[in-house]
Amino acid sequence: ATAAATSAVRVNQVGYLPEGPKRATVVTSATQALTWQLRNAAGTVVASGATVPHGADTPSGQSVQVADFSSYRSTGSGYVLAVDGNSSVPFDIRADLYDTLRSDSMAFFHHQRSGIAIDASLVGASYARPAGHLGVAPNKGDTSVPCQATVCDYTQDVRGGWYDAGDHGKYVVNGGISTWLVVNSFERAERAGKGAALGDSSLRVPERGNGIPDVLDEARWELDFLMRMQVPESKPYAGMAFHKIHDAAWTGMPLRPDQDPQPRELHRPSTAATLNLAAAAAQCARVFRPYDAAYADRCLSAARRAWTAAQANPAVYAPASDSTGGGAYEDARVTDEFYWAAAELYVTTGEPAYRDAVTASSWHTSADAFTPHGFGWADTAALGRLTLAMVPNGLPATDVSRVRSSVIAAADGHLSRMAAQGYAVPTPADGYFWGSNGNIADNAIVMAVAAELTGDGRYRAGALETMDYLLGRNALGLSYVTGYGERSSQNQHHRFWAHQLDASLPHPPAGSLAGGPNSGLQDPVALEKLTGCAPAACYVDDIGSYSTNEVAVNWNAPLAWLAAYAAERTST
Ligand code: 9MR
Repeated sequence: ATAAATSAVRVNQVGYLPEGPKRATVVTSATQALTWQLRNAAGTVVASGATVPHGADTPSGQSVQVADFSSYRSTGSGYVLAVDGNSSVPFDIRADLYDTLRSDSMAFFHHQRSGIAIDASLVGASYARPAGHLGVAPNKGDTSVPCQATVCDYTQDVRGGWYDAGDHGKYVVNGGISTWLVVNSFERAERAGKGAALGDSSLRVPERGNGIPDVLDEARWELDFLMRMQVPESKPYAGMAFHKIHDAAWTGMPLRPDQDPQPRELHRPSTAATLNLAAAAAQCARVFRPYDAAYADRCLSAARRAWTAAQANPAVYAPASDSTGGGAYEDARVTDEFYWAAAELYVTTGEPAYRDAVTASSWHTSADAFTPHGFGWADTAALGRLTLAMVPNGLPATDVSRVRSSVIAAADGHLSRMAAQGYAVPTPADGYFWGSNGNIADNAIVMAVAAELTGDGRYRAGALETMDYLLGRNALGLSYVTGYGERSSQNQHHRFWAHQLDASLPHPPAGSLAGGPNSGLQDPVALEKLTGCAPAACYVDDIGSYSTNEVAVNWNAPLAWLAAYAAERTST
């Protein structure tokens, strides 16, 4: 629970890997080095040393020092780090530290499924709920959803998929990048020879035991939805993807999905959504191939049609103004989506037309594909680069090596920003915007990929230290992942996991990541409670603070990616 006071000694509250980095941040006005002591569960001092004064830390607005106990490698639980009369919360040192987070953070997607009952036998009684949005009253969707007036005159079956976040909207651009991350986590693990950890019967999903890796079963739930969002061949804009489907008006809280009475609306196709579908479906075709060739074929055909439709309609932009009843997910620059989709289609098919689209794109050589602020639903060039860097493909060796160098350079940038900060966060002081935890986790993925490309342990350490940030080594001394750590986020903005509003409803399930600090203060609760906050402290664990404390598929996806990576027993 969050009631406990914040200790001045900020650690990863879950703990540390025996072979991994072990650093903590101490909030103190002292300017001289202090002594740190690591105590085991019996209270015995097992290691000690001197902190390194850091001074003022801009993002947190705090004066801090750093304790480094990385050289201590003995396993156990109940360790405490003590500095200057202050003790951290207890934590573990163990090799299986991330095993449960690996499955819990991935289970988030199953919990978010639309169009299927969430069964108590898989999730426990308090998280079970009836299927949402299958056209059963009072639901008005999603089996036969009309387009918004003036866009089209037909209805479409767009059932299924994942709810985006705390709302009941389903947005192709955000769903696509999240699916890509989920599938990429498996593609990476498989290449590292560790795919079994995400394999069949590794997760509590209804499809377990079907011979297909569970992580792909989960991704398929969303991929099926994304393909249902494709405009039929006989209609105008054939092959494009509708940008989104959500309620006509914002609903109140709490509200279980099956009880949503609002009319549902399909919003007009967009080029960004179409290319997002092309990219995710092309990746699907590649990764599903060994497990289900027929499904891979279906994905590839959807991806090709989407690509062709986007080329024919290259500038249909989703407007920022379209935010009644659902988020806008606006995007008026889609060159990066073209690049990403081309990269996925090329790596999957090897066809020259897609190769040419990759090499002709300005994003192929741009220095801006990776930025300190991470990638996201509007910035997808990095995803294309990651695929081209990680998956063997037919680009000339010089091209591949330049792409790989760009990943490594980006990772170097993250490492140097971390080194300059008291809390070692891979984002700059101006990186605390809506969903900062998602971008921070994305940047950790870039470091993890650099580790895989180079075998250089500094990059793995950077990715693991990012987990430290998310799990409590931060300005608030709070783990942003529900159920992980002594003090963790419990009241994320969600219409069903709304315990704060109705004690008969559950808290978010373990493994749910909060959006995180957002200095924009873009909701009434944040404005009321956080005015004057330092950027990295602009967070409140209140269900009303949707701009700092929502959950979302595009934030849990990088968490799940990282947890799977951190759970692997490897030193680089
Ligand atoms: O994550 C989105 C963030 O980048 C935007 O700034 C914000 C405002 O448009 O919207 C966020 O996405 C929300 C979406 O619009 C609706 N579902 C919940 C999403 C997470 O808060």
